[in-house]
Parts: sequence; structure tokens; C-alpha cells
Amino acid sequence: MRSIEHFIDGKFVAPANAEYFDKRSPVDGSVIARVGEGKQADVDAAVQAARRAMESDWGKFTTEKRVELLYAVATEINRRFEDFVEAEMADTGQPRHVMEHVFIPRGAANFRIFADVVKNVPTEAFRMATPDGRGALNYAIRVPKGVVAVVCPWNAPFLLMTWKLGPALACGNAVVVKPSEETPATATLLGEVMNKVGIPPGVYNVVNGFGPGSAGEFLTMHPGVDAITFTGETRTGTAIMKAAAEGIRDVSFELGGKNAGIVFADADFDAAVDGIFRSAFLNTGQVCLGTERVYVERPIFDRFVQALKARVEKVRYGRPQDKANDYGPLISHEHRQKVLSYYRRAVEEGAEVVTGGGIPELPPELAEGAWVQPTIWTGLPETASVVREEIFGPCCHIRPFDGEDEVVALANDTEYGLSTTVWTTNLARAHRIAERIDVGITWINSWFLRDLRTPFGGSKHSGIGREGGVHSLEFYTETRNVCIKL
Ligand code: NAD
Ligand code: 6OD
Repeated sequence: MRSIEHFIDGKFVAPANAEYFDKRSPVDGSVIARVGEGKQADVDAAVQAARRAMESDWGKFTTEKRVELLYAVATEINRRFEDFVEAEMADTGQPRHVMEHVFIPRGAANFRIFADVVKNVPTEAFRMATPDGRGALNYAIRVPKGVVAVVCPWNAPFLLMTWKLGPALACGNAVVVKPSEETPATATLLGEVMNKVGIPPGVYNVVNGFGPGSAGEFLTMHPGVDAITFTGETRTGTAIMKAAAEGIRDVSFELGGKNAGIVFADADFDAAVDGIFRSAFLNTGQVCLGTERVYVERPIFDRFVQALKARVEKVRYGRPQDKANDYGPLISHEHRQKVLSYYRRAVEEGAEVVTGGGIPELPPELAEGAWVQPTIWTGLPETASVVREEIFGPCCHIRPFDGEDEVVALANDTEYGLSTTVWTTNLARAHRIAERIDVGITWINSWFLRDLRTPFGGSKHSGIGREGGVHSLEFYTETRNVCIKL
């Protein structure tokens, strides 16, 4: 059985108390690795290694040297592309094409893009007048925050971890990563990449484990951590924010969503069906940007529901390695229980189940996997729990609407504010809607398409702060002001 150890100070190390937990395949329930569980001593060692790294070569490197190393990280990830694809497929059970076309390439891109961003950051400088006529030069410099804790979820593990690592390292910080307990493999593999390309020991550290009472809590409480970037559930964000209050540490949060998909009658019908299908069911619905509430303009409502149902019923279940399969399991049995409890509640609350609603019949070799059917409901009031709460599964509720004002009110009637996808051929309407919906990103005739240089984040309970391109510098650097009397 493969053991996954922590990566501390440039070395793979066993957990201090020698405790391990099992990582199971979501596809068939088999144990695929034993993972070291991080406790206080492991987190202490990782944070100390990161602090030492800040005092050593890494802290003294020029931006150019860091940029060169980050390009090398991206190149080495691409050289080992298949290893990353295999590792992520094994942990998540998601289809090969998602790994090959989205999650792994975007992960490598995160290192290149943020290297380019820091290479091109201008210095803010003003020549000031002074009463004696000599003047002064007043300018700002950016310095790294220090040691950044990176706490990650399981749904797109490599993409979401590197989305934080790229800017953190480009800005000259050292990091301690706490991957999700469900998906430790690619963070571990990245340790090998860091050593291969010559990232100094201690700059990138990984401590595995759980959240409360384990590595996650010990890391976010640690006084040696200067800032915390977290992606995950809103209620975990609340706990981490309390931890960050101790020591007045900065936080950047990307949290949950209950995103609306809006389809107007003038939309390109087939493109809209395909777009909503992807946004609701890609990654088995386990995407923070996913659409769990769909609003369709009344004249095309029935036709749209039938077309989406037909598309959903074509998904192919099976092992991710088989290229023909386009639909994976949920991450774990624990998550499946949660999703199935919403499937039951939808029916109790009066939903019409258009398709799905349970566990699919699968061959015996997949029977122990965390599979659920992709599910569509109609007929629920907006107060129903499946319309209000984030389920994070392959399901959506579809409701008809009449006109722009009604749909804007429906879309905004949520405590979340992460994203929206709007399907229309009316350009003026697209602009109006994008301004009126309170979310971090609105997609028009598209979904999950974003240049990494643009800002990303959520409003309301979906997050704090914006990252992406130069926006990431606000979180990963401290700005200092220097004024020189001339
Ligand atoms: P989660 O909050 O359960 O766990 C995320 C990470 O936090 C894990 O590593 C976990 O071990 C750790 N953790 C849990 N409790 C902790 C605590 N008290 N202190 C410190 N660390 C703790 O989230 P998840 O189930 O892994 O991921 C799914 C959630 O993530 C969904 O709500 C989804 O919407 C959200 N998400 C948001 C974005 C975004 O960009 N907004 C992206 C991906 C996922
Ligand atoms: O890469 C991105 O644009 C990004 N932040 C994706 C988030 C996916 C959440 O599941």
C-alpha cells in the first residue's frame, strides 16, 4: 500500500506520531493509499521550515530568479503531466478529459501567469514638492507577507491549490499547504517537482490531515503563519476567520455558492442546453461555480427541461481511465449521504423528479463507489431547502420566469454571490443583467471560462477578497511606503 507522507523542508517525512488514515477510491471504495495525519508537531515543523526559508536564499532571490524557478515548475508539471492526471483521477474519480483539458493544464498555467504578473508590476512613485524647493521622492515597495497557510478543498484539488501557490510564491512568500484529506496526491507530487527544479527547502511544505482537531486547525491557529488563504465551505470559513482573528492575520476566502443559470427565450437553444448541462453536471456537480438553480423563460421552459433531461440521461458512468466515460462518482460516501439526503428532501418538499434522484445500477466492481444519478427537479417554491442550500452535487432545480426584472430578483435571492451564467442573444440585456446580479463573475453564453489575470472571488457569503492577476498582489504582499528627501 502506498504511503503519502508530509513534505517538510524539502523532504518527505512520516507524521510525528506515526498516525495514518486510509484514502479510498471514490470509484470503487478500495483503499488506494495510507495518508500521514498531521498534528501540532508536524505543523510546527512545517511552519518553522517555512520561516527559515524566508530568512535564507528564497528571501534574498530577485524577482527574476523567482520567475525563472516558477517557469521551471510549470515546465516540470507539463513534463510529468500524465503522473498528475493519474494522481488526480485516482483521488477524485473524475474523467480523464476533465484532468487533461482543465484541471492539470490550468494548474501549470497558474505558475506561469503569476510569474509574468510579478515580472511586470510597476513601482508607484511620485516626485513631491517640498517648501525648501529640494523636493522628495515618495515611492511604494511590495514585500512578501511571510508564511502563508494554504487550506484546500477536494473538488479541483490541483487547480485550486496552484491558484494560490502561483501568486504566493511569485510574490516571495513561503507556504504551508493543507490539502483536503480526500485529495492529498497532487500536492505530494508537487513536492517532487519543487525539489527537481531547485525551489529551496522550506519554501513549499505540505502537511496532510483533517480540519478540526487536526492539521487544518493547527495550521490556521499557528502564530508563525502570517496570512491564510482558504477555499472551501462557508461554515469552515467562519471557523478559520475566528482562528485568524488571533494575531490579526489577513484572510482570503473562496467559499460556497448557490449559483443561478438564466436562459432567455432568445438564447441559442442548443448552446444553452449544453452550457447549463456542463455548469450543473461537470465534475459531478462538485464545482463551486456550478449551477444548482436554473431559470428558463416561460416560452421555452418545457422544451428546455426535456432537452436537458435527454442530455443528462446520456451520461456514461465508469472508471475515469476509460476515455468514453464522461461522468464520475461523488468524492466520498460521506458526501454521497449528504447529496442523497437532499434528493429525499426535494421529494418531501414537493418536487417533480424529471430524472435521476437516487443511486444508479452499476456493475458489481463499481458497487462500493460513491455514485449518484444526475438529477433534475421542477415544481419547487424558492423557499425549498434544495433551492436555497448549496448541495454540491449533480443536481439542479428548473423554474420558469417572465421577464428580466423577475429573474434578477430570483437570482439575487440567496445568501451566496459567487457566479451566474446567462444565455441570451440580446447584447444590451446581457450587459444590464451582468450589472444587476450580485456575484463575483457573470458568464454570458459561457461558463467556467476566465483569464487568470482577471479578478475572481465571491460577494456575500461566497468569499472575501479578489485574487487573479495583479489583484492577487493585494493579499500576497505587504506594501511599504518610502519617502526620500532630495
Ligand atoms: P471544507 O470547508 O469542508 O474543507 C476545505 C478544507 O478545509 C479541507 O482541507 C479541510 O480539511 C479544511 N478544514 C475543515 N475544517 C477546518 C477547520 N475548522 N480549520 C481549518 N481547516 C479546516 O470544503 P470541501 O468540502 O473540501 O469543499 C467543498 C466546498 O468548497 C464547497 O462549499 C464549495 O463551494 C467550496 N469551494 C469554493 C470555491 C470558490 O472558489 N469559491 C472553489 C472550490 C470549492
Ligand atoms: O480557475 C478558476 O478560475 C477557478 N478559480 C476555479 C474554481 C473552481 C471551483 O470549483
